[in-house]
Amino acid sequence: MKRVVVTGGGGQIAYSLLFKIASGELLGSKEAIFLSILEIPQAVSSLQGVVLELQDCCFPLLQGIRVGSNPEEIFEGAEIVFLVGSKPRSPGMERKELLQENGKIFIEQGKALNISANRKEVVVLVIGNPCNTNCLIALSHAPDIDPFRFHAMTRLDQNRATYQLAVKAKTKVSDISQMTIWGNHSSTQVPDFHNALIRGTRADVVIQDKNWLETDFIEAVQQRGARVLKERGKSSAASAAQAALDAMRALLFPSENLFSSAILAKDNPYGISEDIVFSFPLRCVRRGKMEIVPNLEWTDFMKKKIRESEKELIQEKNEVM
Ligand code: NAX
Repeated sequence: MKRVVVTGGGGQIAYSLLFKIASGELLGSKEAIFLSILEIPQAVSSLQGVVLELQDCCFPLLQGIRVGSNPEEIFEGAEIVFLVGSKPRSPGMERKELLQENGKIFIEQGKALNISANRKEVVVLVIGNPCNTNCLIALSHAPDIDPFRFHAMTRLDQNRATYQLAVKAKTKVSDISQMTIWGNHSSTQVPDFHNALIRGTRADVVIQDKNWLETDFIEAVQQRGARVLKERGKSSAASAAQAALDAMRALLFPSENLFSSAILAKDNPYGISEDIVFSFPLRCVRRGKMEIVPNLEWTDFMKKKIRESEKELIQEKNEVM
């Protein structure tokens, strides 16, 4: 039985994610699951309603549910962890303030993971924003866990970019591969149109429109979240939950496929500053063990943008450390 933890269980991403996990979409139709869900004390009672719904789904794989506000208790024996819960940015709040507010959450949760999680097995995916730097904070406070077991989610950006390329090339999303993201999960992220493939051919060879690739495409990916917010009146939730599921499956099941995820940049082959959590093209070598894919080419345009994203992450790190 796998022990899966979701934090921010009363929030909108969790409302989609918890049901996907319990139904078997994460680990397949044979692996039994024990779900532990963390919330702040004020939200635990509304989370109880979600628990009732999970029970009423009669998921055959779901062996038990535990709910609470104490991270050390909820992370007990954790093998798969989705750190979704964090404070949203309130009106007028500066990014620096958000970083500091959420930083406290990830200090506490990093420490609790270090004490309670299954340290040899655990894989942690940070979704709560600003996810790269939150992830850096969490792994810095879990010294007994291999830091490479911590990831920050850039999979939603990858999925959004895949869709944009498919539409432009008038093809199916399944024809797109190697679509990855470099850098920060922020407006400085760099969707890699140079190494992405459309039916096995480089995207910038198939789409011979440099201007579209360097401006409209990148902006469409960067601004997609803002568009969802404008149209729906709420931020992305179901697509974020799906991305979290895709991301975790990529981290758990070895494959030749490339995907993006932000990871501690230590010993990376691209000369990125080593003490930040940076999104790279990765490959899963074995459960929880990733390789940063080496020797990918950057265009001059990408090089400049990737350095800007790196600079932003160094600045975020300096603000919280
Ligand atoms: P919600 O505000 O709906 O839910 C967040 C939940 O977290 C709330 O129920 C809150 O009570 C809980 N929470 C706050 N502090 C907590 C703590 N210390 N321990 C446990 N739970 C705590 O937000 P939702 O839409 O679910 O988004 C969650 C996070 O995902 C946000 O930070 C959001 O910015 C981030 N996102 C990240 C994405 C990514 O691609 N990395 C995309 C989607 C999303 O924007």
